[in-house]
Amino acid sequence: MNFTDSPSAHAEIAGTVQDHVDAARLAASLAALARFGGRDDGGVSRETLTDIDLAARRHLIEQARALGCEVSTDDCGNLFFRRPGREDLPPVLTGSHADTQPVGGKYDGAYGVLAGLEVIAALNAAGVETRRPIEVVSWTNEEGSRFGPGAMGSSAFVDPGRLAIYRDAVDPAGVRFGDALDAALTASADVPRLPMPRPMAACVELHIEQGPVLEAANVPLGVVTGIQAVRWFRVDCAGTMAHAGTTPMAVRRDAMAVAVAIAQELYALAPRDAAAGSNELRLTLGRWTVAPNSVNTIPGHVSFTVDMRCLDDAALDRAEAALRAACVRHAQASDAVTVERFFHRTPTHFPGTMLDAIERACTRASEQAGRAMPMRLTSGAFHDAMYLADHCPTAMIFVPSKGGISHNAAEDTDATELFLGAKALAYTVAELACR
Ligand code: HGY
Ligand code: MN
Ligand code: MN
Repeated sequence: MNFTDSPSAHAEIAGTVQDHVDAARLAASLAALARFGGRDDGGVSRETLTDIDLAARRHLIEQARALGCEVSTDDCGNLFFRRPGREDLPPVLTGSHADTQPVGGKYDGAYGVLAGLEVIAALNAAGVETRRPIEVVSWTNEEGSRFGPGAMGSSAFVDPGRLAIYRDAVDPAGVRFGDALDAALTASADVPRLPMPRPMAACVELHIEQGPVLEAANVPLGVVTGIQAVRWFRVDCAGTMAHAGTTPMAVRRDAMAVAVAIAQELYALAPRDAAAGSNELRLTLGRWTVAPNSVNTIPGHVSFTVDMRCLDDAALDRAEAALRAACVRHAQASDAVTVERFFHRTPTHFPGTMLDAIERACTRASEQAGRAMPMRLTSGAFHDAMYLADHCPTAMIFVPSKGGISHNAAEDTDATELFLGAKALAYTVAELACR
């Protein structure tokens, strides 16, 4: 296909690539990756840098090489699948992550990586050579469930100084992220390692919404305008182990009683803050550890995590201040209460030029399918795109989640909407790679 440098020519090329996206090929690649950590309940357990994740990474490398891509990695184990362009310019980047929650679904992250590879397949089928290279990335440890914080790979790519701290993160079994990462890098020793960061012309991430908005509006494609802020904390409450039967209530140093009191103050805050007319404050106390975790011993140590989100950062400032004040107040009844913040990301807003490019792509795909026009929305979940937004013009495309469910084995999206999302991605990436 001849290359001419006009927006209308770019649009024509993008339309051709969009029309070469293949639904069956995409569905087959999604099903193949879902087998790595596949569960009887239809979900996927593929936490970052586990043996299952390493096997899935190897599968993706083989899939990419079969499409003619050059494969590279970096010091954080991110995998890049590159389709060369006419000129060796900074590439257009797409992709997402392949790690999952402990009980995750088939599409969170995996869909963005595999739709990116489907775009490569569509470009090959269309015989299109783009001006710029295109790279599909699979970021390391987006979920942050095994090793905190989340989005380690993308944030380290953008600011490599973060990696030294990440390497000392430990999982609940005491495994260091750095040791698991070195094992992964050894397993992919055949893959050239490139520096972090590298210049990128633009970044487009396709993802399931993981919430109820698009489904409620019966709109198949979302143009994501931004991502709400997120903060993660670990609260540690120390008490004194003692006998459950012989120890009078008045003399106990019960670490669980202190932890529950702090948690109740936090839960009481969330509705009040929502009532204040601000964006909803979302609070999750997802991981609890209790020692010695015995039915008849007063807990000597209780730790729990706090995940707080809001589009309004000032609401998170208030919530963090309330958490810290509650920890100080309840420390009197314990031996000690400490709170550590280990993840902090302010709200992300994507640039209008990227939103317009994505809107054109979504509109063409939706018109062809006779579906409703795309709508703009913000993301409740965080994504690697929040860090890439610090590095290059970035934005996201969403498809609906059935029942708004995600981080759950029941996570699901209609196959025709997965197909539409991949078509919108193909158009966007191809058009940007012509510029
Ligand atoms: O937690 C998140 O928002 C992302 O899905 N890991
Ligand atoms: Mn995700
Ligand atoms: Mn997730």
